Amino acid sequence: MNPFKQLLRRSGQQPLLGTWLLSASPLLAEAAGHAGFDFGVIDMEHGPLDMAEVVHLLQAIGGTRMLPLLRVPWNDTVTIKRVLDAGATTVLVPFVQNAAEAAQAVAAVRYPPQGVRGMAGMSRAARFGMQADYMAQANKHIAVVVQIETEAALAELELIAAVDGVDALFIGPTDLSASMGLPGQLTHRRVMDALAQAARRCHAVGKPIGSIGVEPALLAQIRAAGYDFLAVDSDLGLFMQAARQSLQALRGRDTAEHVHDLAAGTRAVG
Ligand code: 3PY
Ligand code: MG
Repeated sequence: MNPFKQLLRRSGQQPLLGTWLLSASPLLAEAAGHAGFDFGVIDMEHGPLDMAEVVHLLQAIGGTRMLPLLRVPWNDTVTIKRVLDAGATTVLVPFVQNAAEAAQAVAAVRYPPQGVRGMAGMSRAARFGMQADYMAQANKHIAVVVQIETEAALAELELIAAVDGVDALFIGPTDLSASMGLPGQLTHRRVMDALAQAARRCHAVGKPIGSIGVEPALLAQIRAAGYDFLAVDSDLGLFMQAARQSLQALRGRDTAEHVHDLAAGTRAVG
């Protein structure tokens, strides 16, 4: 069975906790794994990653207990084929708008006759040809998580969740807020209500659901709504937070203010 699906089943009432990997740094990805995150999202949609970097991140994470979710830049059959060959076993597909698009994502991860994934024996996924049963097992082994991140997609939630091969849904609160005419207002009541309602509806049809809590109030709401897996923070976000806090403690003021003074030529020592 797919390790992410297995972990979701085992986790019981506690949500799985993951983080976002945006920095293209295998070292930070490995460190995140050792820090204890259950999953790490390798983000090709918004992170500056090409396929070689994806391989290096998968290799780094492979030495830890953290499970990789590979977010592809788009619901694109060719990219999905390439990340699967690189060894991804769970793909996160952004902006899935309806059941037909969800079915397209599922077809991309399955070899014919169930799908359209192109075949190659000499792949990292098949241990360079050493895993003889890879092709026989892959269709059952790969998991698909589709992102719901517009109001139009929310309206189709049950139909998307019902597509054979969709293993879980993931709400993208930032894009959802934009589609609701509230760009970036993640803690707006309407956005938070939509998140809570999505969890209820998804659970009513028996599918796990995940999201990301980029702000404490949003995170609290997502936890209270019973989400099954949550991403918190990111490698870059954690670094920036720690770096700014550390400088603020030494300077007694935030970087934004400091940079403003530097620009104005009034640098204060401290
Ligand atoms: C979103 O919030 O739009 C995402 O895709 C996850 O960060
Ligand atoms: Mg998004």
